[in-house]
Amino acid sequence: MGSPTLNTVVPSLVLLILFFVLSFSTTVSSESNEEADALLKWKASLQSHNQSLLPSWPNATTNVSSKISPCAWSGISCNDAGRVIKISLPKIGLKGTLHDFSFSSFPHLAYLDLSYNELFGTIPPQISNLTNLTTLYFGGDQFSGNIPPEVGLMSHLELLHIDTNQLDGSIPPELGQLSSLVVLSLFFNHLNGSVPPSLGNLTNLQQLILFSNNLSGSIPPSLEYPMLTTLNLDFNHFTSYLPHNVCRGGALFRFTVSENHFQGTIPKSLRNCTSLIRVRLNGNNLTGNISEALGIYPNLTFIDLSRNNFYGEISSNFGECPKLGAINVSMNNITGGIPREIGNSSQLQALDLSLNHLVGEIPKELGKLNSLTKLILRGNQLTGRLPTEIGSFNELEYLDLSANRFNNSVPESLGNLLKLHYLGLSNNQFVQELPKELEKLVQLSELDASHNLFGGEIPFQICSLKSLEKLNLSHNNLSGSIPNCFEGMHGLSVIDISDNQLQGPVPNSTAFRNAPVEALEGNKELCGSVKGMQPCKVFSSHKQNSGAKWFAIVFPVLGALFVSMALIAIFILQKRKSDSGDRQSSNQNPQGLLSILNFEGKLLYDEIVRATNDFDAEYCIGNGGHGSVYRAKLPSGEVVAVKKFHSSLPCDQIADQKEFWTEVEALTEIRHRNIVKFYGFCSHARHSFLVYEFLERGSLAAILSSDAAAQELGWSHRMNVIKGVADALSYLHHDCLPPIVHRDISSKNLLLDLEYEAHVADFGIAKFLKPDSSNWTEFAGTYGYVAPELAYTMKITEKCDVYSFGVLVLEVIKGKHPRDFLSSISSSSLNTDTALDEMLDPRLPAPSCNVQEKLRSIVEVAFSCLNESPESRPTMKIVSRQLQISAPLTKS
Ligand SMILES: *[C@@H]1O[C@H](CO)[C@@H](O)[C@H](O)[C@H]1NC(C)=O
Ligand SMILES: *[C@@H]1O[C@H](CO)[C@@H](O)[C@H](O)[C@H]1NC(C)=O
Ligand SMILES: *[C@@H]1O[C@H](CO)[C@@H](O)[C@H](O)[C@H]1NC(C)=O
Ligand SMILES: *[C@@H]1O[C@H](CO)[C@@H](O)[C@H](O)[C@H]1NC(C)=O
Ligand SMILES: *[C@@H]1O[C@H](CO)[C@@H](O)[C@H](O)[C@H]1NC(C)=O
Ligand SMILES: *[C@@H]1O[C@H](CO)[C@@H](O)[C@H](O)[C@H]1NC(C)=O
Ligand SMILES: *[C@@H]1O[C@H](CO)[C@@H](O)[C@H](O)[C@H]1NC(C)=O
Ligand SMILES: *[C@@H]1O[C@H](CO)[C@@H](O)[C@H](O)[C@H]1NC(C)=O
Ligand SMILES: CC(=O)N[C@H]1CO[C@H](CO)[C@@H](O)[C@@H]1O
Repeated sequence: MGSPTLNTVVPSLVLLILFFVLSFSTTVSSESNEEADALLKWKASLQSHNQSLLPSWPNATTNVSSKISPCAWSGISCNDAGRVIKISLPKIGLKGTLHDFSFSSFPHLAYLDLSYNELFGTIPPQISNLTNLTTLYFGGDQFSGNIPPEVGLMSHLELLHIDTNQLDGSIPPELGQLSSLVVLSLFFNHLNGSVPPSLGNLTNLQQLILFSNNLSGSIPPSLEYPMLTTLNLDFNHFTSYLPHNVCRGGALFRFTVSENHFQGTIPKSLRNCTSLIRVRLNGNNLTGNISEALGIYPNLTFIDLSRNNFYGEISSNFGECPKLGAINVSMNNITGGIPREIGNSSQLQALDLSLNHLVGEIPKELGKLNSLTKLILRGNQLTGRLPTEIGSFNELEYLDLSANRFNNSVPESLGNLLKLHYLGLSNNQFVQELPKELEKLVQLSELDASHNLFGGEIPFQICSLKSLEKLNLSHNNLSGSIPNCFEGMHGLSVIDISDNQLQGPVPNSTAFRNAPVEALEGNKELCGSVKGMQPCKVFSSHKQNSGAKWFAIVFPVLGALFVSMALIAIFILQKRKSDSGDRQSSNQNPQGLLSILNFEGKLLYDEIVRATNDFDAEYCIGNGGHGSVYRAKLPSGEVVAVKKFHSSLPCDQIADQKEFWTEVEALTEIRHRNIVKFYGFCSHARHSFLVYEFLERGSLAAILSSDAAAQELGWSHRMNVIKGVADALSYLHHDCLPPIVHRDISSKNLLLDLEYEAHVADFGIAKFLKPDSSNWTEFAGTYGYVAPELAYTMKITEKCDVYSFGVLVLEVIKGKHPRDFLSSISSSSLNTDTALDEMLDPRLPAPSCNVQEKLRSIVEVAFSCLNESPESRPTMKIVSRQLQISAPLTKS
């Protein structure tokens, strides 16, 4: 065993001949045979069903006496001498330990990847017998126990990944001997103790990734690596000062040490560290003057300094960081005004300055930030009138101005923030009426205007806020009666109108009926049928409003979006290994859902976290009210889209778990070229997300909103898109059993691939959400596509999709949502002759006669889909056939 072969002493010609003989006769050297034996012995030690995971490896029953080379087995690579140099078996579901792995049989092994399997037990100290190993991937398994100090003997090691396991104990000081180490990745374990000073000897280290452990104590001052690009110490218990010269090499990209107890000031070397891309210092005990500590960073995309004790003024340098997408300095001791220069950060999407001591007015230059989605200024001492320019934040989704000293009236331009979900105005000194223009905020789900000096009546326009769920108007000077139209606001679930001068009948709607007494008291003279009220003398005819109406809108609008995302995908990934019977927990406790997802999704979860560098903004490709979408390249090379929810999956909002799982499984069966494929779903205490096929060209909505992209999407592409959607819907309605109603067909939910082929995304399974759950308005993204009958019936049929399809077709042809047109067709009869010219997207060249004829018949079909009466709309099967007959589409 292990003795030198004769080959080393014979002349090279003989060697060459021998080589050929060896190759063709499959007689192999005894070392190679030892390797084969070692591999088979280990395979035999794995759990029995694993035998099929390594099909090209001979089975235990096979006689493996003398003549077998492992070089052709799956996952094994050899050098020219037939010795194993690489074992690569990531994420194939291997279950077992390494205790029967004979490490000493592989002296040539340079690369060992067993990551993302289900290997457990300790990492044997004999691993150090792999003396030639340079790369070790053990991440995403279930190894426990300590990191063996013997790892420090593997002197060629360059990449050491043992993240995402169950390791405990401390980091062995012996790792400091790994002088070639470039990456040390130990995140997501239970390691404790402090970082050994010897790690300062790793002079080649580029990435030190230790986040999410229980590490404590101080960071050795010696951690000043000349090549360091990434230092990630987030989520530990460090108490020391930050390493002083951390940017010594000038190549530091990521410096993230959040959620520890670091004290002292920001290291001086960061001021000149122009390479920085991402900085997270939040949740520590850091202090110092923030404006002096930071410099100008050309590549910085994200900085979070929140929840520390920083003081001083906000640096105007932020305005000179051209790529900055997010600034968070909330909960510090920051003074002075908001520098107008911040308006120059044209990429800025999130600005959180809340809970500091800022004074002065909002500089009107901030209006230049037209990518801003989130602006939080709560809890400062800002004063004055809100600048009209605030209306130019046309991407804004979240605006919190509460607890300041703003006065004057609220500018009408606030009505331009069409994407707003949250508007917080409370605890200021705003006067006069609430602007009627707010009626345009159809996405708004929460409006808090309490504790101000708003006067006049509650404008009836408020009832146009179709997504509104929470409304707080308390502690103002509002007078007159409450508009009766509140009775049509079926989504509104929480209301507070206390301490005003209101009088007259309280509307009979869910929100008012469920409101606690305190939410209505302190007014002049309210009356009505809701509890605690005097009955109204004059108004007594509520009776004709029978119950059926009230829930009318709630359900359909339910933001199919969200659920869809939540539900669908869940199992696909797991399906591959579904034979293991891990499903038993799904029918048990109410937590079953989450735990099963936690467990089964672990693999995917870890990969995604790794592929997106813990959801680094760098990988973000889109944002919405409910979540953000990331592009993730998995270890397999596959690129997927990951939709991460802002909050974890609201488990208790799924009405019937058993049905839910059944439905999810059914959805995994869907296979259609025009339907987006779902790969998996994960729910974790920290993140919930859904994983699906990545489609290069993004959503149809995005394409149509860009002139350049819209021009590329020529007439034949557009006709093909329409046909694809029709086919997908026909498949869902008529070829699936039970039929599936999508419920949320819109241009946002249509994704295009490189070939401009349409893929329907985001299935609605809203029926599995409890109608009274609190999350739905946040996801109501379909305004403008919803069939009219949904205003008066809860009955969802496939004809709702047919209507939305009709809207979509006109949108594709017109290049924008046919909003105006739709409001006119309900009154006049449809006449395609007059309509077609006005229907065409002006950005495209006029179609040829031939194409024009096809478009005309497509528009005709669309009109039939838009029929007021659901019964009169054609089925998607008919639509799909009509499109085929009347407009045979040649692919060009
Ligand atoms: C080993 O057995 C499994 C079934 O247990 C089979 O799928 C596989 O093909 C066998 N491999 C060889 C090399 O015989
Ligand atoms: C170890 O790897 C190096 C290349 O990385 C190679 O030159 C050397 O021969 C290997 N040693 C053994 C014993 O395989
Ligand atoms: C680290 O290097 C120092 C010299 O810089 C040496 O004294 C010390 O022994 C080394 N520590 C380890 C654990 O190798
Ligand atoms: C930063 O750079 C400037 C100019 O290059 C230099 O004067 C200053 O000393 C540097 N500061 C630190 C802390 O390195
Ligand atoms: C910023 O990023 C670009 C592109 O990656 C790179 O070429 C440049 O050197 C970086 N700038 C600094 C100061 O690191
Ligand atoms: C934070 O630092 C201050 C001194 O700067 C100290 O008094 C305080 O105890 C520290 N808090 C924590 C939680 O470490
Ligand atoms: C905030 O900063 C001021 C000086 O700017 C200081 O006097 C005050 O003590 C600080 N407050 C806290 C809580 O650190
Ligand atoms: C209020 O509405 C509820 C639900 O629609 C209905 O049951 C009740 O009768 C109504 N009350 C009055 C007084 O109309
Ligand atoms: C053959 C060989 O090198 N065996 C070593 C394997 O590793 C253990 C633990 O480090 C050593 O004790 C053996 O000598």
